[in-house]
Amino acid sequence: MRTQVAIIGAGPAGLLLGQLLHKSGIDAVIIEQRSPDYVLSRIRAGVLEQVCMDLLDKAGVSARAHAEGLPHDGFDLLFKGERHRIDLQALTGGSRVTVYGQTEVTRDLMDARAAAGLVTVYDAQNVAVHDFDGAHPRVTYEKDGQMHELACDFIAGCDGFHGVCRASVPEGALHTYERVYPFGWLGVLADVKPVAHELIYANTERGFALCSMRSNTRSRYYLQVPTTDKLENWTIDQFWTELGHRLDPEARANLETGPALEMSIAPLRSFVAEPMRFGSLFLAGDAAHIVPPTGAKGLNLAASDVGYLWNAFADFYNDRSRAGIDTYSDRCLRRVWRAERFSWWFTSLMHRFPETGEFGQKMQEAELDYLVHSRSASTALAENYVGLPMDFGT
Ligand code: FAS
Ligand code: PHB
Repeated sequence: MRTQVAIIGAGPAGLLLGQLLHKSGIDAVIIEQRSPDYVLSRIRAGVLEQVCMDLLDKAGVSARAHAEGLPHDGFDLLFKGERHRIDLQALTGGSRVTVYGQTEVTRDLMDARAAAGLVTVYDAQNVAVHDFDGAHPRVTYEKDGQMHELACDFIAGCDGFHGVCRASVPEGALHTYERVYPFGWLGVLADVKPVAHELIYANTERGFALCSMRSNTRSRYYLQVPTTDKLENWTIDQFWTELGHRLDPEARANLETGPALEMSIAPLRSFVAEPMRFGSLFLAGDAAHIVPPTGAKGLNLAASDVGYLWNAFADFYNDRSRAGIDTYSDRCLRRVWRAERFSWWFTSLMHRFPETGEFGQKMQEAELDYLVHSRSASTALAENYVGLPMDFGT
């Protein structure tokens, strides 16, 4: 089998790239190690930047996101028992975010790909990438006991943090940067009314908490927990009790509890691999970088990488220009590092670290107090939260 672009991974990055390439008349085959149901079962991101929404528009898959997504013009910071609203729309001259779960984005992309009759190989085993620094790049994989080979012009490594593509880059050709945080997020998805109409990010002496949602009847909550914590240490009732301890009185009074649809603990890390291109292999999304989810950047960075890569391939096939391909890594990494900085800063401000102590807590509270009372500090937070532009003037 042969294609123009072989895409490894059918998460949001791989599926969005496949859809955008299709719109540009470029052939792509997606190879995914898991089943469609497994991919859809992973509960992850919830907040889309306008940059991401614009790409979903261009991919022709945004109808449901516009119909069912919740436009949010602001969010609350909760500290010292009080909530302070960050007015995103006023501070950024009109920008907002859309609350729409990654699961739904993935579902919309899967449905569009199937409707267009495009090839996605699910349940592929022993996927391997070959000769991406040579003249004949290709992908091999096993499906139903048969080995298959896919020849291609380019390979897009959209296979996430634990994927095969970054792992296939020769030792020494890659430089990685990493910070692993000394805590994780215990997340709960439940069919209960959200505690507020916008998100609440809480800094408390007991640790961080986040009140998010998927709709007006389905909520998504997170609690900071130690990295040593285990899911079996928690019942859903203990989760609701601890969440209540971390909320202000009004939110606590509004807290609707119920059974968990999903409950999981996610580790937090910052990670970047440089560069993001090796010959005809291009890394995009979590395959190249990871952010702590505090700033809601993971999925959005995957989307902007894909936007740059789509433009690069379209320039190559339609205008025979290599400019986009040759600048792909630098253009992605500039936006990636700004999002890594924001996510690290917001995580450092909102979470309790082993060394935080009483003085550190006072420093965090003082920074938050300054932030919510300074228009310039709040503007800096708002600009980063709604998402920086894809192409930087400065
Ligand atoms: P993904 O990991 O989503 O997709 C990669 C795909 O490649 C997967 O389907 C995988 O099965 C497949 N794959 C892997 N190895 C393969 C191989 N060898 N061969 C073929 N296929 C292979 N972001 C936020 O903004 N907010 C959040 O709250 C948030 N929570 C998260 C919680 C968790 C537990 C994790 C892991 C991430 C979270 N993220 C969050 C980040 C997340 O949303 C990612 O940024 C997003 O999934 C990135 O999408 P992809 O790059 O497509 O990677
Ligand atoms: C979510 O709804 O899953 C979510 C929202 C905002 C974040 C992180 C996660 O910063």
